[in-house]
Amino acid sequence: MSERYLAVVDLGAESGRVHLARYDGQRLALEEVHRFANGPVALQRHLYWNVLALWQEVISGLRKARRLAGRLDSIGVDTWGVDYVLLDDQGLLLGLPFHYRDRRTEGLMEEVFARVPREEIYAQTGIQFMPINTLYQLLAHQREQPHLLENATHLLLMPDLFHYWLSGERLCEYTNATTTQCWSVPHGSWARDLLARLGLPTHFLPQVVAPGTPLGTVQGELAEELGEDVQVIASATHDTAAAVAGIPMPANPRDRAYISSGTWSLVGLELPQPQIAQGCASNFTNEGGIFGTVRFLRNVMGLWLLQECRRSWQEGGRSFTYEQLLTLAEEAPAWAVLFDPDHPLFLPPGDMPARIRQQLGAHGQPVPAAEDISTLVRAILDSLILRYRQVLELAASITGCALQTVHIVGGGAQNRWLNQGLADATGLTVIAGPIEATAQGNALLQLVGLGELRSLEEVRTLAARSTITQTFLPDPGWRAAWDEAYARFTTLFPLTLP
Ligand code: ADP
Ligand code: LRH
Repeated sequence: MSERYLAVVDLGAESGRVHLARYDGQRLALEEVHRFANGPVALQRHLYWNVLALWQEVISGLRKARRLAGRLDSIGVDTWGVDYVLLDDQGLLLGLPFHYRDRRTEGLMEEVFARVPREEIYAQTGIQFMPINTLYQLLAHQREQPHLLENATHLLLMPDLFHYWLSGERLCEYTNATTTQCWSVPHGSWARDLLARLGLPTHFLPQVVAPGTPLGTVQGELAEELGEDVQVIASATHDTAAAVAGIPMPANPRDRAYISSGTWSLVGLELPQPQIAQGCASNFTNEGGIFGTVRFLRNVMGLWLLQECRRSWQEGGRSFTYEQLLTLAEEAPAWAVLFDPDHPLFLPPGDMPARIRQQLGAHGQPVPAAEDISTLVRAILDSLILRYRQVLELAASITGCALQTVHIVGGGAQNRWLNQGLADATGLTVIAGPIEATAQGNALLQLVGLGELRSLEEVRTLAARSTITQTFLPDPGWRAAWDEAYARFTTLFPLTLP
């Protein structure tokens, strides 16, 4: 076969990346050609995504990929879930996309539960309750800008918007549609009845296509630059779906869990079917995956805590790389201070060190001095590890899976402290990498769209063949100390419903 050249656009909440992926029939090789910062932009009372800057960066990256490869077979975009734009009948943007951390959804979940019981919403959607979900964002939109919602002709999720700008096609890809809490699992379609009961319009919901669907070729002036016959493929457009697709593990393994570790930590299992009965009480999500799989997981606040602390310290004139922060953590006393990493206080951007210190005080934990960065970083890492253990134990008990191994993928797989700590705290083998599992998964699903791969098994075989990982074995010498910290943590911070 002739070599395939794929451009992979992976937009994360902290950074965006464009990769050139080469497939020679045996291996997939990724090369990063463009990287740029991303994050919330505060304007007046709200938080937005800078979607025009992102578009410019995407185009720059695609140009670089094309230059490097000489030609492209296809392009696929994935982004974070839940966020969307509204378009008018000309396909023009009606406003800026809100960032899911915007406060406009505060208190809305509770208002919704008064109208439709949470059990009914969960039975329909199988999605964990989080204020960031599209469902609550649409209700906030309706409350604040009712004319926009009524007059919008199309709603597109973020990756679909980029696909539309590239190909002219307005469609929604399934893995991301399921993250909205507006998708009905029993009906396999948008949950129109649920939305109607909540008084939300449904006329603008797009047609949904399977992951790996070719949408058409690049249109307009871009076709001249990137190539007339370059296919735009809706791969697995939800970044977590792509990350899980790209993990070098067998299909639906009963002994393995994963953590997609970036801005968020998505902690869970791949299952062949959703777990609706027990998922609701434990607030696990059942997001739709590739080839009929389910991502049974919980969102943990993740490395957002470290990102925001780093940003605050930088604004205060103290800049650190992530490696430097990990080295600093080594100086701090072990398990000295613990907090609930999923406290809703940590969701919006802001002075994260002050908020964590406030929470430590509120739970009778020693409060480190403001300049004691080591102790704060250590508290974040220890608390994340202990929360991961709680979620993994609960996932295993709900599903009856006997876990042996945890795969950690994403930027956070570079955090040696989290990798070794998780192995020591759980007794499980941790396999770290690939760092760019999301881009790998995106590329694998583009290969599905190009007809090169046909099944979950083929996807995972190629993922395993194309990946270098690092293994962290549990050190039994630390287990007793972790167990003691875990007992303290679970007493202070049991897993609760929002
Ligand atoms: P997203 O896709 O959400 O933007 P990434 O998957 O890129 O996130 O992961 C970003 C996170 O990876 C950072 O917040 C940081 O904690 C971690 N990270 C990045 N580089 C390093 C590094 N060199 N060492 C340890 N951790 C790192
Ligand atoms: C991770 C992620 C996660 C969603 C959140 C909005 O990037 O897509 O799966 O819950 O962002």
